[in-house]
Amino acid sequence: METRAAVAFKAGQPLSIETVTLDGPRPGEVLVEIKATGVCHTDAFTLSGDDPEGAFPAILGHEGAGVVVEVGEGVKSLKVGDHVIPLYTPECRECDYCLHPKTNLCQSIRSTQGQGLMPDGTSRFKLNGEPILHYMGCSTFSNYTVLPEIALAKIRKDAPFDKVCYIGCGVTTGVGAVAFDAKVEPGSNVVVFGLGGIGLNVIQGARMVGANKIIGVDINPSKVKLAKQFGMTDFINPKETPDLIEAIMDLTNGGADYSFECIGNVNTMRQALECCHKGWGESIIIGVAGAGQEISTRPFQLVTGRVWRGSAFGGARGRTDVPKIVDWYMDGKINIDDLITHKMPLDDINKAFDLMHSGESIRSVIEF
Ligand code: NAD
Ligand code: AHE
Ligand code: ZN
Repeated sequence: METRAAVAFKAGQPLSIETVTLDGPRPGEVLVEIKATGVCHTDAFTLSGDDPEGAFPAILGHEGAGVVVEVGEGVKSLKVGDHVIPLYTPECRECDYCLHPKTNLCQSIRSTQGQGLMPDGTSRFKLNGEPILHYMGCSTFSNYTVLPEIALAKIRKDAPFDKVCYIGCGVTTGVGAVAFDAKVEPGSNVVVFGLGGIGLNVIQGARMVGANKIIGVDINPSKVKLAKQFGMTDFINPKETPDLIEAIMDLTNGGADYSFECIGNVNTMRQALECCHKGWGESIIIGVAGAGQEISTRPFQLVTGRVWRGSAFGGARGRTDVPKIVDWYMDGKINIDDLITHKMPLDDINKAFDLMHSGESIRSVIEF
């Protein structure tokens, strides 16, 4: 079939809207009509050329929601008409990782996914006869896309696509990092570095689990209003604060119980660790840093009890947890609507990247 898609031909260049060909689903695969997709900072990161796994030409996008149009041979858990959210972290429920209680990082198709290919090592997309790569196993910047069955969460049919697409990455990453990975206890003091599409979800996750202080750190003060609405109790602008760590220590009576880095900057990752409380504070890295970047700190920071860890897709096991997070939204436990600041058609997708880079948007959603 043919489908309209935004193609990334080269790093650093705007996306180009093309009509590409898409082969049907092979055994174990599913054809999905994408109804809506968010634009995440990670799409911009890969497009910038900073992603060591970034390969071109590719169809980016990993934060979508849509409807099953066709299922390949052997697909049992999904049928035509089901509503789904694509999962860049699949859940096969069989690999060593899925069977291990401490991780959500299913590895059953990770190597081909990282190369922009389907599990059989080929691409379903072509333009002028030449293959176009998939991205994060999802390629939601295409009106139609093919995914493995294990990379689709079946969701309830009354959930609006233009909102729950954000659960495909940002919402789950932020709320899940708090609830599933850090397991923040009620009464904890939490510091959130970066008040964008991820950080604001960390804030609402922290409020949901009953955190005490929720301190936001951002160089863009225009984020304060929404952050307060989502549960931020205190704000620090590092540009106006001579000693950021000291300011956090003062506000938290000795340091954060938990800090979350939601920027992707190795300097703020260090600050996020070092603002944690001696003896028990945990810092969770969510932000993605570019090729060649490395983190550092004095080992004494860890010797004296601080914990440095990371979180991918909020620790969520997609097929199991994503439908639950959709319920949280439908039951009013989490707010997605107010984080979607912009909506546009696929033709205007490059505006979504501009709005992100200028700091004007939290989430832009493309509706097909
Ligand atoms: P965003 O652009 O919406 O937000 C980033 C925020 O950081 C902005 O508010 C910006 O003003 C602020 N900021 C930038 N530099 C700063 C600095 N030096 N000090 C303080 N604040 C600063 O991005 P996002 O969509 O929220 O994504 C955040 C990061 O999370 C990105 O690196 C993204 O790739 C990553 N991410 C990781 C996962 C995961 O599973 N680990 C999932 C999604 C996104
Ligand atoms: N490809 C990059 C790393 C990118 C990365 O860390 N991705 C996150 C999700 S970001 C979603 O917006 C992730 O889940 N990582 C785990 C994984 O297996 O990719 C690199 O550095 O090579
Ligand atoms: Zn993302």
